[in-house]
Amino acid sequence: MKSRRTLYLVVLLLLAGSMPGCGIDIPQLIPPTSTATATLEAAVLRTPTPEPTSPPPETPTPVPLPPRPDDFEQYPDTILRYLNDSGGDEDGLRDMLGSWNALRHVTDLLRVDTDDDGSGELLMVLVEQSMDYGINLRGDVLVVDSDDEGYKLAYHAAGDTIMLDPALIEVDDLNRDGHTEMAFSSTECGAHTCVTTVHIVTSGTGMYESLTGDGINMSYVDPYFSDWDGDGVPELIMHGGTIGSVGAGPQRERTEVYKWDGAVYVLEETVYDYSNYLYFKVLDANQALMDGDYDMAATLYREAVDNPGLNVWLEESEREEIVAFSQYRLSLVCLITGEVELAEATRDELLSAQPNSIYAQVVAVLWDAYQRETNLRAACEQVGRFAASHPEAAEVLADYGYGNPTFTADEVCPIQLFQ
Ligand SMILES: [Ca+2]
Ligand SMILES: [Ca+2]
Ligand SMILES: [Ca+2]
Repeated sequence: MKSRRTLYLVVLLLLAGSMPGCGIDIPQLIPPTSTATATLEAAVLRTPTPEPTSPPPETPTPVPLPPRPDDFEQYPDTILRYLNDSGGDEDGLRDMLGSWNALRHVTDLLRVDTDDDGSGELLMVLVEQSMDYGINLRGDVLVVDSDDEGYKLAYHAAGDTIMLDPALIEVDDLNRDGHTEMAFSSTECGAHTCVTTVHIVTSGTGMYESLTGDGINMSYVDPYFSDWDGDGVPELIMHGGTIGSVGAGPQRERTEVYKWDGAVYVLEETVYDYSNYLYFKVLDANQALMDGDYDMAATLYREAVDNPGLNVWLEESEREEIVAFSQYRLSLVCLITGEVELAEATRDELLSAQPNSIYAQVVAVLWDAYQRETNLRAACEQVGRFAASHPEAAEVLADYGYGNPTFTADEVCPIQLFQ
């Protein structure tokens, strides 16, 4: 068992090497050693039937290995022809794909039962030529099945599209419904950013079917499965999400948790990594306010005001703007929670610290209307009208790059808070 566990670790490392990394990936070409491979496969795949199952229907007969087709679209047909001609010579197949440089990892060719019929299929994660290291390698994920008539293509991930930089994540009954899933990814890099799209495919209904629609994507992510909520069923965990461009604005990574809902994988939770940017402190405060978590909102606005150690993005003037906005919001939150004295103190703090700030005007409008009507909703509407005619109010949070949310006049005082 010990050596088996060691092999499992080795395979995990190999799989880690296959995670998309936008050009920094160093694919590890492993020389084919079929005996060791079979053991590795059995170790990595925690499928209901992990052992290589029924042998190919015929005794392999040596046939010449076909040369690499010039056209990547010809790979599947060439593979099928070779398997049928050779009577399913898997060692020969590995040699052939190796000679094409179509396999980047030992686990990119597996025999595993992907359709739960009790016998193993050939699962292949192919790239056009792995010697062309770099980004945007054209690739595909294939499942080749066999019956009395020979070998045939059972699943073809790329279909009529182009699939770039494929990588296998896991083959297992991931959603614990009794059927095996294949999880794999494709990574495409643009000028600034690499985006990885994860697909989870099951054959539980008798045909290969996606449980992730067009895929679940995020930039700069290493996707994996883990039981996030402890219910015994793994979730898909996506951690990453930054954009490699200054124009995108300040960045922070996040974790998105995708949970099986009985039909598809859906976004269950988003958790942002800690960031020392003042801007994100206020975004989190805004979110807490919208969620009705007034204590949290007040705490975060207060920290934005009081903590000079929080970073600005481009220039120090951001701090004055965001602090003034936060003081206005803190005054608003205190009015909502009925802490009128605290609300008033925060208003006065803003009026004396930054009397010329646009948010000094905003807080004055809020308080004038509130004192006139003692109706927060009406006061909030008044603030909305002021913000609509003074675009500089919304601009305070609107210009933090294309990777960050917009901010509009309607959000200066969100009327939804009073519905
Ligand atoms: Ca099968
Ligand atoms: Ca399943
Ligand atoms: Ca779970």
